Amino acid sequence: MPDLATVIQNLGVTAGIVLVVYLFLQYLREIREKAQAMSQHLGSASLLDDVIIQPQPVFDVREVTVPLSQTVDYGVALHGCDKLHAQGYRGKGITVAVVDTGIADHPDLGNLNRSKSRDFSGSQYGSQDVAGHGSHCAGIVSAKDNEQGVLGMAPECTVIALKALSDQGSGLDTWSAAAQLDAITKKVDITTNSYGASGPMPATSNAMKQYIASGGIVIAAAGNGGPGSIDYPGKEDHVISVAAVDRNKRIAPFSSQNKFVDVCGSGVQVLSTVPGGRYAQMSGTSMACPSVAGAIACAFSALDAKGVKRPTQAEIISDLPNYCEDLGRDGADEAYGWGLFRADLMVEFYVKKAGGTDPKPPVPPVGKFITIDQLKAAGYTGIIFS
Ligand SMILES: [Ca+2]
Ligand SMILES: [Ca+2]
Repeated sequence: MPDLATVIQNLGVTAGIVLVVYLFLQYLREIREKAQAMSQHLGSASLLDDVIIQPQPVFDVREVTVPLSQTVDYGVALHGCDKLHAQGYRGKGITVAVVDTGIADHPDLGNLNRSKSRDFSGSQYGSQDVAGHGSHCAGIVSAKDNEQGVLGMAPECTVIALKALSDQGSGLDTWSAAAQLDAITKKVDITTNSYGASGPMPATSNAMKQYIASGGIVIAAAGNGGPGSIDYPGKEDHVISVAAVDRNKRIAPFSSQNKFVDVCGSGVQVLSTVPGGRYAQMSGTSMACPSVAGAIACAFSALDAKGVKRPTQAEIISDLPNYCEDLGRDGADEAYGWGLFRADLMVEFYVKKAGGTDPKPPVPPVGKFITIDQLKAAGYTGIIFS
């Protein structure tokens, strides 16, 4: 077969240019077709139109040797979860999906449901985490109360890994979109999303809307670009966008500040789980986001136990001024949003809204002969005279 240069020489310059353009267009068409085939199962038009997403960067990463006893990091009390834990509300019955780099097996992440977890990045490790970002977020949500390591905001909730960021750390808009759609079929209650892009993420935005319409709650990191910076999906009105504060409730210098910030959460030097059964301290709105997601899981379990209807995403957003701890300037501001998210105040607010100042105590069964066991079985926890 003659080479391209000989063919062009024989055909003349004009015909040669036409041939080269034709071959180039053919080449583009082939790439496009391959990309379409690859992305078809993810529901996107074409990989060529896809948006690259990145985990929100973390700062100040330090591996930490934890004492043999359990460390309760400052975020648990900051969000009022300690009060709910003391009342026995610890996230039971709530499922949180960590849309991130996967989740590693870890002795402190005993509530991870591996069979429901899924990888969208094509990783050779499946939903396991080798990057560390996702495991750290998972521990903030759900690290077990087991006298070792750390304590999550909702230590009895279930977490699943929906891996939309690759082992190298980056992902695609269609992968995080597929994760939200998967969350619908798996009846996930809350997705925590510590990643973003500087421009719109159309597939994820659309999928998040569908997930929210199905009853899901979407929490996203506000971003780490400091004052004036804006990140997607945090910018979207339907998303709860979380800024980062330190243990003294001061805004972190890296935390994105803009009118789309809704709330803030613990996000500076947060201690949590990383692969290899280890622990590390990290800073970023990546950490503040699962802090709030876990705190909401904890509050939801309390509302379930009290028989109070859980709020929808839209209700949470519109009611934030009622149960956030206002910080910084009076009222909503670009650094803190409505303020620090408080799980205990959220429960109090929705219990009151449901028409009771407190749930009614269980009524003891009535009968001629009532045994103590019958009273206990009925949930009666008052003083029992035997
Ligand atoms: Ca623990
Ligand atoms: Ca404020």
